[in-house]
This record gives sequence, C-alpha cells and structure tokens, in this order.
Amino acid sequence: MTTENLLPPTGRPITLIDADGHAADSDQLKLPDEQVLVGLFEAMVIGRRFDQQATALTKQGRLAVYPSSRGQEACQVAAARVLRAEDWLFPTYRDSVALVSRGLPPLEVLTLLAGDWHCGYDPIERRTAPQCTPLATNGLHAVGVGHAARLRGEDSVCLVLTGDGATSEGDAHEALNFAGVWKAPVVFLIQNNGYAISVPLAKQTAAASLAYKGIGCGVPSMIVDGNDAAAVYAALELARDRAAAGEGPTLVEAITYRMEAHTNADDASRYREQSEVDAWRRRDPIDRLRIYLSDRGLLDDTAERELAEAAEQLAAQTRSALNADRPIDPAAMFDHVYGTPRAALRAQRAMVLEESKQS
Ligand SMILES: Cc1ncc(C[n+]2csc(CCOP(=O)(O)OP(=O)(O)O)c2C)c(N)n1
Repeated sequence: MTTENLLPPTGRPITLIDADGHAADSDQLKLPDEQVLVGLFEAMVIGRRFDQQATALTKQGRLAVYPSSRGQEACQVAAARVLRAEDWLFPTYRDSVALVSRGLPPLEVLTLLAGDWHCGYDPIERRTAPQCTPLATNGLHAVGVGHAARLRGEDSVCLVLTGDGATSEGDAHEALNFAGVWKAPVVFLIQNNGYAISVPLAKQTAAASLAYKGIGCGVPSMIVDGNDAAAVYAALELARDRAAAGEGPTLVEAITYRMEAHTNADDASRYREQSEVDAWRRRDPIDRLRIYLSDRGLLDDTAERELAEAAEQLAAQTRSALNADRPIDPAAMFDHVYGTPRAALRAQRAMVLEESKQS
C-alpha cells in the first residue's frame, strides 16, 4: 500500500454498506468477514442501549454528566473491536461505548462521569487510558506510548479517538507531527460529528477535510463514512496492520453525526435545525447493518430478540451498579499524587478529613 493510495484529499468518504443497507463497491477497502459484521452489529445494539441507560442516569442524579455517542456507534464499536488485547486505546469523554465494547464493566466505565476522582479502571491492566477531557492531549499520550513500545521491541498499536473540534488544538498537530517523524504505531480516528459543542465544522477549519491535517504531517489519511461500521472497521484494520508492521501512523477521518446534545447540560436546538438531525437519522449506523445482515440470512427475529435481552441485562447491571451507594473516602484523592506527600498536601489532607467529620 503506497501513501498515494491512502490520500483522497477531496474524495467522497469511502462506504462499503450504504444507508439503504446495500453493498457499495470500493477499490480501497475490503468488506470485513460476515462474522466481524455480525459482531459489530451486536456491539452497536448493546452500546446504544448502554448509552441510553447512562443518559437516564444523569436525570436521576447518579451521573454528574454524560456525553452521548448515539449515532456514532459505528466508530465506537469498530475502534474497540479492531484492537488486539495488547493494543492501547486512548478515548475521550464521548467514548464510553467504545470502552463497553472493549469489555470494560459499566461501573468502571462510568466511575469518572459519576464524579469520582479516578477513572474507575486500571489503565495498564485494561490497556485503555483514562477518558480524556482536555481536548487532544490523548494524541500526545498515544504517540509517546506507541513510540516507547516500538523502542522496547513490542508490536502493539495505539488507537487514539478525537473529535473534529479537537483537531484545532496545538496538541493534535504536535501529536500528528511526531507520529509522522517517528513513524509511531498510532492510528488516529477523528470522529467528525460536525460540531464542537455549538461550533460547526465550517467555523473550525478552512481545509477541505480534516484528513489534510494528517497529510500535512506525512501521515497517510483516509476519509470514511463514519456511519458505516464495515467501512470504519476496514479502514482501522488496514491502519492497525500498517502500524503493527512498522509502517507508521494513519489518520482515519470518519464522517458521522452526534444525534443527541453535546452533553445532558447542552440544548442542541439552539444551534442546529431539527431537519438536519432528521436527515442523519435516515443514515443510522444500526439500521443499515440490520438490513444488510437480514438480507443475507445472517440475522433473524430470534437473534434480534436474544440481542435485545442481552442489551437489557447490561442496562440492568449498569443501573444497579450505579444506584448502589459506594463508600467514598475523601482522603483517597491525596493518595497517589506524590510518592512522598509534601507538607502542604499533608495539611490539605488533614483539613479535608477534619471537615468531612463535621458534615
Ligand atoms: C483544551 C480544551 N479546551 C476546551 C475544552 C472545552 N470543550 C469540551 S468539549 C469541547 C468540544 C469538542 O468538540 P469535538 O472535538 O468536536 O468533540 P465532540 O465533543 O464533538 O465529541 C470543548 C471546546 C476542553 N475540554 N479542553
């Protein structure tokens, strides 16, 4: 695969299964195996139910905030499923469904968003960085970890998730630049969902596509239909294999849409038309794969029923885990700041303990 083959600076996003569930021809990407497609469908259905449950938990005061990824399931699920156990994932606040699809327990995924001081899981054990709220810093982390792995002779790969808005950050450019210079084993997946909170893409960049940002750094870049799980998976698999083989980083820009508001604290009707949302509903990532699989006898009513039951079970598990009152030790937030705590920190710890005795 030459760099030229991966550079469609103005081309249409690559689609393998279109919005009507029909196979679309591509000379750039290969349709994944049937079993991969069935797995992607299952994970998207389960992920969407999880996302709906997490949104409900914000209304019950069990989560401080939740950024929904409804509509972006193809990206979330493909990113998680393309990785091997030894690979690293660097998610953002919007990527809880990717973590669930990677097999992390719902309570661990939602601990941070419930307001705890830590991310709920052991990043090293799970090979999953904490969900990153500062935009684009995870790109730098991914390049550092990937480069270090290469120096140690490992062939693991780092996949970093960002939004379109995050690509305007200096950190995004620095990460792409050093990934290119070092040929770091990093896959950049930009979920271009059209908005950075209320800021539309047209106000974010004058480039014809975000893929140019990779191209400018010598990073081969592709644009895919981000609501087509088959295309996102195929692009990421190609990128992962290139990285693992020592061929360096790849950027995948996935064109998608955030169906819900930025978070539960946002009112999206203030900056976008309902007609736009309705148009994207017709390009739903789950619906199109359902049609494709059903037409080929790979999905039937019984399988769908069983899948819905599995999704309900995960939602119930999420509810009961988050509804249980967990003991919180206010002093724990001081525990991992320094190997030897400084005097000022020891004093603050004592103050917190004293105040919490009074409340
Ligand atoms: C460095 C930094 N600046 C500003 C913010 C505030 N902020 C939080 S989310 C967001 C929009 C990000 O949009 P995008 O990267 O497109 O991701 P999306 O939320 O659409 O997934 C902004 C500006 C932040 N978290 N970090």
